Amino acid sequence: MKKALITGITGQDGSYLAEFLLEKGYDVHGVIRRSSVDYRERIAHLEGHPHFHLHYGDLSDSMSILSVVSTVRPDEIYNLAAQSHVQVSFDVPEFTADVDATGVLRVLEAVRLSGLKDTCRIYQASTSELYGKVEEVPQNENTPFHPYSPYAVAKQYGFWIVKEYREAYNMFCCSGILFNHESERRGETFVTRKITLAAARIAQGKQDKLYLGNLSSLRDWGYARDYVECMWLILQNDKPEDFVIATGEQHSVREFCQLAFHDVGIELEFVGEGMNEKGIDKATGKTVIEVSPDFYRPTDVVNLWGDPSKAKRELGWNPTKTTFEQLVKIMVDHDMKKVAVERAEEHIKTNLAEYLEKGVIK
Ligand code: NAP
Ligand code: G4F
Repeated sequence: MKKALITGITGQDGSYLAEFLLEKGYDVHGVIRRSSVDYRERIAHLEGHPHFHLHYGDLSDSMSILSVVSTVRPDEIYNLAAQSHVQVSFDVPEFTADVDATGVLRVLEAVRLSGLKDTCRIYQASTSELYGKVEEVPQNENTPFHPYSPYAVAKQYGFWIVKEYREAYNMFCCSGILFNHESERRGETFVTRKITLAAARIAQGKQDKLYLGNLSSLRDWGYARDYVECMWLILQNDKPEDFVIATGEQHSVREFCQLAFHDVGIELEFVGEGMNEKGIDKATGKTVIEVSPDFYRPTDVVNLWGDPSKAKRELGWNPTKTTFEQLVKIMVDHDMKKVAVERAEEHIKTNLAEYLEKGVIK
């Protein structure tokens, strides 16, 4: 039985990857951080599985990483842990560098110091943010990097230190240069999930308006559940190589809004420009989307579009298993149910005394 170690197992990708590897018959180990509140929502359903194990550790703490790696002695490591929010990286640049840059070095060194350099394969969660202020459209494995945020600069170190260890020590370590991938498990402050949740709340009368930043920003959005398969394929390849993982399709934040609101039954019309642009509900004339300077970044990446030809050709990966329209629908359907449950819970709480009195709830 192969052993895999996943850092960032509580995150969006970590949770899907853990499910994927358990299905493949792996013994799955994950690194988690101690927290004062429960944050294991995405992996709660896996706890208790005989081949699912959790270990405390932190990517900013070399000893904890060395201890986990030398105890588990994995065949494969998926280093997904990161401060992954680009806008937040402007507020916590040093922490972002510590985890997203030096953290990668800590994982590589832990493997070397544990005597696993010839047996353990390492996947590094790299990112399309490396292309940043893009120098070519679409972007492929040969496109020059131009990182454009503290997050991207830190991830660039991660990319190069992986390449360095591959060449210097002949280690099987690779980066997946993944373009944005989303899902019903996406963190609620990333733009797609912020939109699908707000659309569901507005449709169900729980929110009036959604405030966003740059509506013209362009992204290549895929489905996270499809992308974790690629992480695994990269480590099953004959040679350690880096791959661009993307759908090859590009859409704007505005288009994402239009589709998500359409899926909840609201047809949007955008009027105005720049900071004055608004999304109007055509049926009621109400403004449901406004632009706020709070969600603009000091430097923003606005034209990401990936070319997944190498992954298609060499890994046999299908980049459009889930279409853009299907992805938006999956997220919207999930959030419509989530909001409906929240409303039901609120209703019960408000009327609890009456329900108890009438014996509706015993
Ligand atoms: P995510 O949902 O934000 O998950 C990040 C994970 O990293 C969480 O499990 C988090 O743990 C963990 N983490 C953060 N700081 C840590 C530390 N100091 N020590 C140990 N664990 C730490 O991110 P994601 O969307 O799944 O992305 C996974 C990886 O892919 C990240 O490296 C991200 O930068 C990269 N990436 C993502 C995308 C995308 O579109 N999703 C695209 C390209 C690259 P807590 O739960 O304790 O916070
Ligand atoms: O959803 P986002 O926050 O994702 P971003 O910055 O592209 O980063 C994500 O994808 C990267 C891969 O390219 C990962 F490496 C990274 O870890 C993360 O998963 O923002 C997408 C775009 C940006 O241009 C942003 O300016 O949407 C624009 N945007 C407009 N309004 C907004 C908002 N972003 C957020 N988060 N919130 C807004 O209100």
